[in-house]
Order: sequence, then C-alpha cells, then structure tokens
Amino acid sequence: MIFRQLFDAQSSTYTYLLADSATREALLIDPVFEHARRDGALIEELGVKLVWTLETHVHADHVTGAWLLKCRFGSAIALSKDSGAEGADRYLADGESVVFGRRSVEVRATPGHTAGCLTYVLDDRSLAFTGDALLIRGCGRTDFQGGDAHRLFRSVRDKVFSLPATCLLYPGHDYRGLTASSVAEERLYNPRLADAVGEGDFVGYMTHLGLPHPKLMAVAVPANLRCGRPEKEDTMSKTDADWAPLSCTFAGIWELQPDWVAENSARVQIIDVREPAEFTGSLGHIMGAKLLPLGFLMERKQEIAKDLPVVMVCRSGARSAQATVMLGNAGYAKVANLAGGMLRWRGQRLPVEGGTD
Ligand SMILES: N[C@@H](CCC(=O)N[C@@H](CS)C(=O)NCC(=O)O)C(=O)O
Ligand SMILES: [Fe+2]
Repeated sequence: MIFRQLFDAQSSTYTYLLADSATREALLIDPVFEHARRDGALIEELGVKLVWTLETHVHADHVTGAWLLKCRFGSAIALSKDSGAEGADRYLADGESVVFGRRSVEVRATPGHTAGCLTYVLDDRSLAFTGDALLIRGCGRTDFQGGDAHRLFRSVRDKVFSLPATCLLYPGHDYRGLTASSVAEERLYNPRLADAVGEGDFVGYMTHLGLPHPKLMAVAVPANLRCGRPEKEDTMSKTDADWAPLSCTFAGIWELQPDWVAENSARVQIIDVREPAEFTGSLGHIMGAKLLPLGFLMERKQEIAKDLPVVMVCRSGARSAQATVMLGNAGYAKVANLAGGMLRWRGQRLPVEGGTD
C-alpha cells in the first residue's frame, strides 16, 4: 500500500492518497481544487494511476479538486447517493466498495454532519477515513446541510466505533494540526462521543457549538454540488502558463523537458548558473546560454530581460531549481528549470558547445 496524507492550510482539510503498490492504481479522498496541481505532481512522481476521487461529503469550506483531476487523469468521481450532487460517475451507498487495483475501500454511510456523509474503510480495516463525521477528539458540526446531531451520534457509534480498536482514523479536517487517531483512543477520550457520553449529552453539546458559518460556504457548496466543475470551464488553462509545456513538481518547481528546450532555444533566454570552470568544463554548455553563476544571480539580474522567457540550467537541475525560485520571487513571470540539468541534456545526446565526449 502507498499512503499519503496531504494538507490544505487554508481550510485545514486533509486529502488522502491510497494506491495499490502492485498495480499502481490509486484513489484520492477529498482533493482540494487549489491543490489539484500539487496532487497531480505527486501522482506522477509516485508513478501511480488515479482511478477514483472520492468525496466524504459535499464540503462547505473548500471546493473539491475532483473535476480538475478528472480532466487531467480521467479519474472517476464518486460520492454519496444522498449528497444531492450532480456530475459524479458513481453514487455510493452503504456497504458498497470502491476497488483500486487489488485493494478496496468499504463505504459506510455516516450521516449527521451532512445528510450525505460517508466514511471509507480500507479493506483490511487498518485505516478509516471519517470525513467530518468524526474529527480527532471532536466531530463535524450539525447545524447545516441536513446536519442532525442524533444521526451523527448513531453514525459514529454504529459505523466507526464498531471498527477494530486498533483501526487508525484519519479525519477530513484538523484545526490544530493533529494528523491521526484510533478507534480505541476516540472511544476513550473523545469529549463529545466517547463510550461514556450519552446521546442526550452529545445533542446538547452540538446544539450549543455557536460556530460562525464557514467563510467560503456560499461559493463552496454550489461548486461541490457540481463536483468542482467551474461554471466557466476554462479555469485550468487560465492558471497554467501558455509560453511552454511547463510541469510543476511536487517540490513546487516549474520545469521544462530538455527536448522542448533544445527545439525552442532561440525563443528563450538560457541562463547557466554553474561556476565558470563548469561552464567551460567537460559537460559543455547549451549553445547561446549565458553564464551567470548562482552567487551573482540577484546582483546581476538586470542582465536578464523580464519580457522574454527564461530557462535556468545547472549540472543536475538542483542549483537551477533554486535559481528558478529566486528569479520568480524577483518578479520574473516566465521562468522555468531545465529538468535534470546538463547531465540529462548530455544523456539525451542534445547538442552542446565545448565539452568532451
Ligand atoms: N472557520 C472555518 C470553519 C470551518 C467549519 O465550520 N468546518 C466544519 C467542517 S466543514 C466543522 O464541522 N467544523 C467543526 C469545528 O470547527 O469544530 C471556515 O470558515 O472555513
Ligand atoms: Fe464538512
């Protein structure tokens, strides 16, 4: 099993990636719209194939990345049949399972935070993703979207606390940075839902939470009822650069592949940030490249035109990744790193000036 927990600091939302390490088929639980690129980069770097995005519910505080990821990877969108959402590929009911490779998650209906809340339980019951039905030492609010404290109480007791005591629990949010819990822990220590707490106590607690509505609620709920499809569908192309086929790594670096740079070298400024001895050394340098060692990049940046695209180069692509970030921070909009640097360039037998075989 491949398992990753990802975080959105804006809404304190967790996204989970699960993949079968044998077949590489993967699913994402609760992707966030603004992080579709980050999640996509991780999917590509891990070499997994996204087959599903699953929602634990129709979120009120952020927009799902399901539609964006479907556009990019062809992943199918699934959420509860009681969600009221349109545009999904599958509407899930209690007891069904969602298969990825040789693994699967079991669907458990856990309404109460919203009417269409689901908990996903890994096939071996070692992990469960509770969405906002159960948070660490807390739970989702019950005051909108068909929320109902009585239903939430029953959902948690019957569908989550019936899992093995050792089952790890991964929530939809945590507002304090806590990452995981377990059934045993929550049954003992959850202040609202521990075994010792009665249904009446819980309902009383939830009736007096007094939380303001989520700031993004008016935007998020309608967008999530469309599974994250924007009203105008050009959002992804607008946010992606149009000057080159850029890709963004999970590390957050905009990259270009050597082939494209070789074919388009006349249209870009190639800045080689190695030391002079490396520039004239055995790897050689790209024709037309300008030598500007990393240590001098900021003080000599006026030598780089702002209106022309910039490609940063070094030996392995590491120093030039830093140079890409530095120039971006200095206000250069069209700047990318040459993936793999001169080593990959030479490995692909692309032309150089100087250098030795
Ligand atoms: N301040 C947050 C509030 C988020 C919120 O209300 N979250 C819901 C989950 S969608 C919740 O149940 N929160 C429980 C809590 O804050 O205790 C925002 O504006 O987004
Ligand atoms: Fe929620």
